[in-house]
Amino acid sequence: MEQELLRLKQEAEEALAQVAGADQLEAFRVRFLGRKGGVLTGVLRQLGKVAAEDRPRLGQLANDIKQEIETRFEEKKAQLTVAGADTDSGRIDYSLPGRYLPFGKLHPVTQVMEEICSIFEGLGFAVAEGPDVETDYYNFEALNIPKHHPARDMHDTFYVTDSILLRTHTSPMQARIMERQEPPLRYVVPGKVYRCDSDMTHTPMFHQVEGLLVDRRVSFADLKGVLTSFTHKIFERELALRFRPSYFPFTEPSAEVDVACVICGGSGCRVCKRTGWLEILGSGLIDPEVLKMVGYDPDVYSGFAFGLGVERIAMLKYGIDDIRLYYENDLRFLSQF
Ligand code: 2U9
Repeated sequence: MEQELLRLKQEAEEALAQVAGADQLEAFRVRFLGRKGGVLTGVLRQLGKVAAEDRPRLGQLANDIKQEIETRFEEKKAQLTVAGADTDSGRIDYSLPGRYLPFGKLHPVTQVMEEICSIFEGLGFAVAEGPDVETDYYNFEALNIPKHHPARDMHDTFYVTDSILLRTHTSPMQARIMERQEPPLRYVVPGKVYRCDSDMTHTPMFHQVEGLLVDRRVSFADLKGVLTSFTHKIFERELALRFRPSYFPFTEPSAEVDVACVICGGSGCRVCKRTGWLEILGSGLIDPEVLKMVGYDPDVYSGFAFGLGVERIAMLKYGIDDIRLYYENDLRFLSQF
């Protein structure tokens, strides 16, 4: 009988190892532990027939084995429940904890671009988007950059055909808006732009927000007011601004805008190259030639325009010194924003 009990224990262990679902587990229970016809119950019944002096020892062994099989059975049951394998009988354990999926987030450049747009929306600007693939006419000609103009060199353009290209700035959309609409108008155009350039501060694709406002009697003072208000909001501090004379073919006069260094506050550091200033924007009053090109009378209307690189603003805002980090798709970097 001792042999029979030990063989039974081994048989039960092997059978339990094969169990893969709730139905098989129940079949195992009936076969080995069932009160009527269960193998173990059958062996226990035979205890009465063994010699009286062997009975206590064999009884103890039989009980130990029974308990061992019951324990293993319960463990297997728990294991199957966690693995969800008990659904093969159509039963689902709704009390199991759900599986959590990590939430995705907007890319930091998208977050900053949306923030920039919403600041301008707060200042009364509408948001418009245009095509990434543009014509030479809207990207250059309509913005006072005719063929062979030296400014075309600065744009490092990706051409698709002689007259089709990847836009080098979002300004072409503003020319399209002006053609369709009469002043007054206030628009910002966010989006991807493309230039054949790549190093620590340039990527072949980057994001811009360019804006314009056209109305009667618009002056440089209006431009200064809007850009000062924008800068204070985006950097969450009233940093000093400096308007430096510059040149763009589509604005006259033109100015580049510097902000007091966001890192050292103007005293001079590595980021601002000891100047105390950081360039953040290009701007100017819209060149009368551009106004004429879209059918506006420059004696009646004037306007200002500005453009900024979103990656640059995001780098200054978050203290990042290599633009390529934004595009390596390293989640350890991206998930910090
Ligand atoms: C129209 C007329 C004028 C948009 C402008 C800039 C100045 C400018 C650069 C900043 C950094 C591009 O991303 S960047 O490299 N942009 O400096 N953009 S004025 O002027 C316009 C736009 C549309 C019809």
